[in-house]
Amino acid sequence: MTMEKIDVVIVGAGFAGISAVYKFKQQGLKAVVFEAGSGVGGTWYFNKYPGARCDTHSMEYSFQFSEELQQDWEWSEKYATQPEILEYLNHTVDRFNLRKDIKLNTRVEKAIWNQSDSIWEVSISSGELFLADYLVMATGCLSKPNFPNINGIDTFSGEVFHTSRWPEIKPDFTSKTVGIIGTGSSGIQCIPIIASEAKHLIVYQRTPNYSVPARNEGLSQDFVANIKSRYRLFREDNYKQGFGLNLPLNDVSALDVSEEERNKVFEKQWQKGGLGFLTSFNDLLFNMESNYHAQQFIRNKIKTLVKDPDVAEKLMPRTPLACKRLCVDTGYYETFNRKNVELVDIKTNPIDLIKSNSVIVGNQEHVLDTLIIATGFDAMTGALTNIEVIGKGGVSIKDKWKTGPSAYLGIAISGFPNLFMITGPGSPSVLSNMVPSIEQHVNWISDCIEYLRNKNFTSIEADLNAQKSWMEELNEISDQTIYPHCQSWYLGTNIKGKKQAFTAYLGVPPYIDRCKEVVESGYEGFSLSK
Ligand code: N01
Repeated sequence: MTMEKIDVVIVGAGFAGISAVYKFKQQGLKAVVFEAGSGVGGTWYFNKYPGARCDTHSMEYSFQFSEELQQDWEWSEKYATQPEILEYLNHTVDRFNLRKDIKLNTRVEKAIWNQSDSIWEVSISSGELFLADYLVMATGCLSKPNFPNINGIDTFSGEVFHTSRWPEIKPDFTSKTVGIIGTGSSGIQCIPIIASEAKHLIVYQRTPNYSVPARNEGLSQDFVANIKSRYRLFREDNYKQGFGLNLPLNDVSALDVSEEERNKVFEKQWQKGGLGFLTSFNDLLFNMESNYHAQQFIRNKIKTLVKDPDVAEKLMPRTPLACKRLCVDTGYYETFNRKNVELVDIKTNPIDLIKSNSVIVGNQEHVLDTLIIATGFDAMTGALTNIEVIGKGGVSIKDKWKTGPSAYLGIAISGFPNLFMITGPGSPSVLSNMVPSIEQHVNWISDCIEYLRNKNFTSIEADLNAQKSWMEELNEISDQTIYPHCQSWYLGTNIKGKKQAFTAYLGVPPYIDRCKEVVESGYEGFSLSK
């Protein structure tokens, strides 16, 4: 068995793994990325379903580690498509000569912390073993697919596609009857497109979701030139906002204005499109009454957009707005006006059985050619616990997190020295602009490794007490919000048997300050050993 000694093993070649390997190489570390997929891109490699695009503006959802890259790259639309994002990531890898440092089709099977040598022993799918000073988990927050456990699903003999494991060759839906289970962001993005191709589309909806129009458009040269003329400042300003996004907050309570004024503000955001709807007022995420007004506004929109009142009623969410991730769509609600689209409410009448060519709901049998599974991910922790990572005392992350995930700053876990997570549970991650948050973590980890090496420390480990206080702080913040008030992947309730826990730190600016303070105090909350 070959055994190679390197400085850093990085798991995953999505945005996080690519920026990490770039940064570590810049500082002279010997780093390798292992990626299970046959191409780079992580979630943007696997999520190839029709209509997949990012709902963060492309000029913001991109790297800033190279001024040349951000100046040279031309995004074509306000919201970049999956193929364009994948092209961008491949361009980045080639431009900075990183391909040779990324081993594709390679899964990290196991990583064991060797306490006496202060080293990670990492086994990969080829059978090789790597010894690494540091292990960096760039495994993504939304990467491990969630497959529904529906009676008979394995017996379906037609085509089956999971949105997050979409095939390379585009499936042809022409003259087919297609069924889709799931109406989260993935479902909402692909339903209008599949509806326009298929003979008949049946949408199986368990919980209706709120969606706002994207109002996607091409980017004008003037708009792009303006941002590029002040790109660094633009990024800095965005990162001072709550979600780290250029979504200026209307710093007024929805309760402090008249109904007419409130609806005027909501309408303006609705017409503008996108996630900015959430910053229409300063308390939509904190005050149920304010949130209710926003819900009502969207429910009224659904009533106007969907012609059949019964269908409109079924599409109307009753949960707090944004408690499940707000979706952004192009023609989603209008799709239900098409004659070839049918909505089946599986909350009231759950799917009883899936047979070889049909789905049974109550006394109805729907004969299908194709079944699409849009049931999302084992979010936040799924990809981390999927790998056998064994820390001090022979305890795995999976076992450690049986009672709920716990981490310090969302970067480190007590009992797992020299292991760093990029946008791990406990950091703003999914409640922020992912790419800058990834880069902030990569920079933090890079500086930390530099510090350890300069001072001859062989290991760093989060203190259990610091970790506990951190998670308490995170929960104190989230308890003041609407987030704990519905079932969602944010809480892990979409995965059977998973311990319910909210794991995203709300508020990018205070989080950044805390990360800086930890460094300035000589890594407070960590134990460093020689
Ligand atoms: O997954 P989801 P997603 N039987 O978990 C239903 C990001 N993303 O892939 O709500 C029947 O949101 C489930 O119903 P319910 C984004 O952060 C971003 O759509 O649990 N139905 C729900 O309707 C997003 O939030 C982009 O009752 C079942 C759906 O499946 C996150 O990824 C694009 C079921 C799952 O929705 C996840 O989105 C795509 C079952 N057993 C994704 N299990 C953009 O940037 C689950 N469901 C635009």
